Amino acid sequence: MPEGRLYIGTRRYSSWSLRGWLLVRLAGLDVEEIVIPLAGGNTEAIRKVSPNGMVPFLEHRGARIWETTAIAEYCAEIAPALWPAGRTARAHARSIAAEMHAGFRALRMAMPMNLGRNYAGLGQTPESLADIAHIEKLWGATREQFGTNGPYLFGAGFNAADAMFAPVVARFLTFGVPLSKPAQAYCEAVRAHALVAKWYADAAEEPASWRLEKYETLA
Ligand SMILES: N[C@@H](CCC(=O)N[C@@H](CS)C(=O)NCC(=O)O)C(=O)O
Repeated sequence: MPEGRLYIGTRRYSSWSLRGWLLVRLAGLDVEEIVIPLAGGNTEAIRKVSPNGMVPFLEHRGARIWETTAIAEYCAEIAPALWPAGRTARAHARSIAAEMHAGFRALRMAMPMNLGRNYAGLGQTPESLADIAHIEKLWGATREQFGTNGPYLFGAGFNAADAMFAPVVARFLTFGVPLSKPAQAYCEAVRAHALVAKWYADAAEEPASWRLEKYETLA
């Protein structure tokens, strides 16, 4: 019997759902997944169940958790390895995860997540390119300081910081963003992670009727 529910949106588009789902799965929570097709904003079925009208929303053993950073912290209480063990590394991981949660708006607007399309070359505005340059610097500095023993931001283990950046990787792949070799290698490692691969596979199975014109016809 599952111990709760994780509400997510259309996997093809919902970048925050991907983060929440990765966190919940990495923590090994036994929850039922409820997928609510996104209506492109203000989805009524989501508003009915979720306190902030958004997904992801987690109900687990009586706790109700919304906002992805809160889900990350909740999951990390259960699975502490979601954050690095060392104090300074953990502080850094939390900082870059928080920066992701609060920022990179230009990138998110110019390059919406769509796991089923090839938008190579689109979405490259001066503002989105500035976000991308900053993210590449952040990844590079993080890996250099904390991640030299493996392919992820903090080395061998895919952790909460990687979960926060996984949809950025998805955007870089969809939009064929030109990246430095190390950033490209990081993207490939994230894409190849078993959970990310499963999310892509499940997204590919979603009904075509869930597709939204505004995300399928970028000029
Ligand atoms: N700040 C929220 C953002 C969540 C968010 O924007 N979710 C989108 C889907 S990716 C959503 O639920 N949108 C409502 C809708 O499309 O109806 C979080 O961190 O969880």
